[in-house]
Amino acid sequence: MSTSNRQEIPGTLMVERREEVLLVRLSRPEKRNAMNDEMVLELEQVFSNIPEGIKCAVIFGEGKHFSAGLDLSELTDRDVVQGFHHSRMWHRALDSVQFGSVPVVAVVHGACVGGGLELASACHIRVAEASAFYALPEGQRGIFVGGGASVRVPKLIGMARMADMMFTGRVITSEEGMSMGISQYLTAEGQGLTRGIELAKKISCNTAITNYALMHVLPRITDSSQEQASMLESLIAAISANEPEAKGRMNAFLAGKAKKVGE
Ligand code: 1HE
Repeated sequence: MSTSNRQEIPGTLMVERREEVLLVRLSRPEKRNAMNDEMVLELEQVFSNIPEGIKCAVIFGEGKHFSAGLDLSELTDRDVVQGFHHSRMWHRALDSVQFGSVPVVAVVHGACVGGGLELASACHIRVAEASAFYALPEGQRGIFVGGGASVRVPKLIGMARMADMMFTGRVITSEEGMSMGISQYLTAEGQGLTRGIELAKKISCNTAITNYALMHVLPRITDSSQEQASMLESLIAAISANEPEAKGRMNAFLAGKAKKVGE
């Protein structure tokens, strides 16, 4: 790793550029990467200011766990209005991950719980190492999720499974998480980052319009009525097919110069 490409953000994150991929490491291992306000704001800062030339990002955690979620030591005597603003701060930060300028791959291992699962579910693809486990301990702590889990997690696993996690404190293993749809890839321990970077490089080769459509249009389609969704799909289909890069790629296939599916 070249040090010149590294940017240490005091306290909570380590950011490193590796060609067209930005590596973002949650870096509070002594607190199991528990997410304090500083980390949440720094995530927003990083994902709202993706450097020129970066085409994909990978988020991962330092130490034995991806993230223990909200830093509970900061859950002090907030009143209702302060609690509302705190939750909205998380929403802004995680929206900057989901609806930023580049797709984001999360590589998770160990605990991916509470706010940690909220962060992972704001990413576009999740790679899990064998040690990964998922939980929403908010239920047991007497609170409700506040960083977007109720919006994003049911889209991955369904409402009933999310409710079960909160009602009962159920812990989901990496294998269960893979079959439920939390992660899209499962790797051996220690192999997640390599796989995540490999995927990020693949994603970086897509046309900008395809990645934009997947990040910004697909979620709007799934949130719309069938009639509106169909119109959105037609619009983005026509716009993307009209891009010179797309025409070039389709012509290359017809001329036998592009890879077949699966090659
Ligand atoms: C923390 C936190 C934290 C660890 N906030 N300090 N999240 C939770 O309810 C999860 C709480 N954490 C745990 O269940 C465990 O720490 C883990 C299973 C994640 C990891 O266990 P382990 O044995 O590796 O570590 P540890 O010994 O429990 O923790 C090491 C230190 O990190 C210890 O501090 P120390 O000063 O005694 O060394 C812990 O107190 C500290 N630590 N997790 C603060 N979460 C937008 S709303 C989102 C709402 C939520 O996310 S609620 C879920 C909160």
